[in-house]
Amino acid sequence: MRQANKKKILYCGIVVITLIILLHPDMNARRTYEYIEKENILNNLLEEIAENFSSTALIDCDYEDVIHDETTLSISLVDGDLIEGHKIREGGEYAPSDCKPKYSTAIIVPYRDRAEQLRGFLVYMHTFFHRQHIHYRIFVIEQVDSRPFNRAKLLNIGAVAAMKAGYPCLVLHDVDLLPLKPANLYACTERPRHMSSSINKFRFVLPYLNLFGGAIAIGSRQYKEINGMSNDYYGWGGEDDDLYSRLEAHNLKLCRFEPDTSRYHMFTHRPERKTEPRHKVLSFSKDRMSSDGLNSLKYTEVATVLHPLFTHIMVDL
Ligand code: NGS
Repeated sequence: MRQANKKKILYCGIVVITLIILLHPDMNARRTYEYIEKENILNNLLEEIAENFSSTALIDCDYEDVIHDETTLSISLVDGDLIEGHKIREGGEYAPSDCKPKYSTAIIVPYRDRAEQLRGFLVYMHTFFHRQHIHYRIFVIEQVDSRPFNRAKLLNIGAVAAMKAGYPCLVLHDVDLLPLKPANLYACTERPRHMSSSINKFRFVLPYLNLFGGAIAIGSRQYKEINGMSNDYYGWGGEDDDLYSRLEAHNLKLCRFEPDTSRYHMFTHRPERKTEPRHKVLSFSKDRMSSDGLNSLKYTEVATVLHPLFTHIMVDL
């Protein structure tokens, strides 16, 4: 009897220890992918500022400190207020005043029907950016019609608006994702970058190597070169895989930062209904890319409003 109890305890102990090891985030972070080492990040960035932006600051901003910032931000910031004295211009644009930024980034967020999440996202992101010394502006592109959500088409519309405003770097960003590490600099790398490679939802493991969704950074010139994203993906899924195949066809290899820097928190929400036609559309990805994208983008702009924290573009697709 005693012997049997001992066996039970031993067995439970082994199970518990195995679970702790398997579920520990650091364990998963070690199952990794190729990435740009920290000390090489600055050399890999595209140093370019928006065409019509100028700074009166006398010294250049320093990004060494940003890259080596060890802080992890708390997601409870979504419930808080903005830092006092953080002078965001109407339309959600900001640039540091005490140094000359080297990077101008447009953050483009496709959106519908998640007001609470958007509020939290905006407060969080502006607080996050305050530590990065970049020039940026947040564009929220809202689909106002009732057709299924078309994430990629909304991103194309945002990219056109951002390029018109002279931004050389586009960050295409889901509203349910929050970057946890201020070291994850929101500037473009020479190669398109998958930024959200370490998400809590996937226990900080990259689900597959070619994943290019969530939050990505791509130079405006490269986005034009690949004709943007496809306009044909209505409903959930596939449009990011399609984007990946466009990069592949243009010999543009993606890059990433290390898993720890690339940590994101994803808000939980009801899973979206997956649409079946996505597989079919995806199978013709390479045939369509030259005729489906920025060069075939058609929509009606219903209104554009400059809010204190973002530029709100409402569109009927
Ligand atoms: C793939 C989808 C992608 C999606 C990825 C991760 O299966 O669009 O899962 O999704 N591809 C297809 O459906 C063809 S996630 O779990 O992050 O919502 O991005």
